[in-house]
Amino acid sequence: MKLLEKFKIPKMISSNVFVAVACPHDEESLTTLTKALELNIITGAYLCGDEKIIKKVANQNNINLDSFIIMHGETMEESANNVGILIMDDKAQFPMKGLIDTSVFLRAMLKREYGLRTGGLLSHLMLLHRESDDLVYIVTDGGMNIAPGVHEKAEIIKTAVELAEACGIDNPVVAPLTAKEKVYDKMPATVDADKLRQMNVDGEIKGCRVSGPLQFDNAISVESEKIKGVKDAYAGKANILLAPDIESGNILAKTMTYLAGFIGYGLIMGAKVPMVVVSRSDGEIEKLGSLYLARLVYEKGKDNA
Ligand code: COD
Repeated sequence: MKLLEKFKIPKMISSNVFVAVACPHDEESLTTLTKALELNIITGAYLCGDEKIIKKVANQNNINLDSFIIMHGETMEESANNVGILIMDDKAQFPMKGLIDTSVFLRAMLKREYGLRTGGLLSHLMLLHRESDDLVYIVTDGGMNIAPGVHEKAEIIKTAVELAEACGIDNPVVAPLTAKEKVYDKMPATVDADKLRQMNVDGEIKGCRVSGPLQFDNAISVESEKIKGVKDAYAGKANILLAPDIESGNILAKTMTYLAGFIGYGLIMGAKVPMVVVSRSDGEIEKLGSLYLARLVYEKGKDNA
């Protein structure tokens, strides 16, 4: 897999890395975990879900479950809670979402007793990679924060910078996406983008260069920026695309994967450990790459501790 060659885990610090998966009720989740074991991305997995369904899917697809531990849950909620308990008890190192509604999974992960929350804002990030020209973008947040305000957006940027750094992208350019290059009070995203840029200038948002307000074309295309005469030092150079809200982030990432040849890898970060949060319709490549990315971020976190 190309992603493994591109972002190498610098140092495998942890000897025991178990993932706890909520509702691995589909073939792709089970084959992904089998491959992840073979590739040493994980050392084990807890399958938290309906035991009958898991065994049936495995039988139908000739998947050997001997290396996994099944933890039966009657409902999606119970299965997600079992994931939280395994993390709380330090039996599993990071959670993964299987065939379960994102909100149900996240609601369980947010329960204080499981200790995943550390006081900061959790946010969803998609790392998008196109193998044909090796282009990489981080799109955030199309999966967790529904309508973030400016301070939440600042937190989301900080988390995206952490992911960029974990992938070896230092001092990334952040583009808070809008529908206009100028501040326009009827478009709150332009007002927020300008505030975020100023917060970066003032040193409140560190480790990156915040541009904006910028439209998508001017954020990623130097040609477009030249034609339009946009006066923004970082126009056309974005690494991180900050969406104004969950819908635009979700639509942007899915457009890139379905229409522009990108492969998307999804994580929730900002908690004690990264969480693998991929779409239910994602295949093995996306799920395996997301697990790999979680391991990379997990090891970086250990490295910095
Ligand atoms: N980071 C840290 N704490 C949070 C966050 C966050 N991003 N969101 C909520 N919390 C805390 C709150 O402070 C509160 O203490 C507790 O969690 C509950 O928060 P509520 O009341 O907002 O909880 P919910 O259950 O109504 O909403 C939380 C969700 C994450 C479930 C909700 O925001 C949601 O459904 N997000 C969208 C998920 C989704 O469907 N994505 C689809 C695309 S894949």
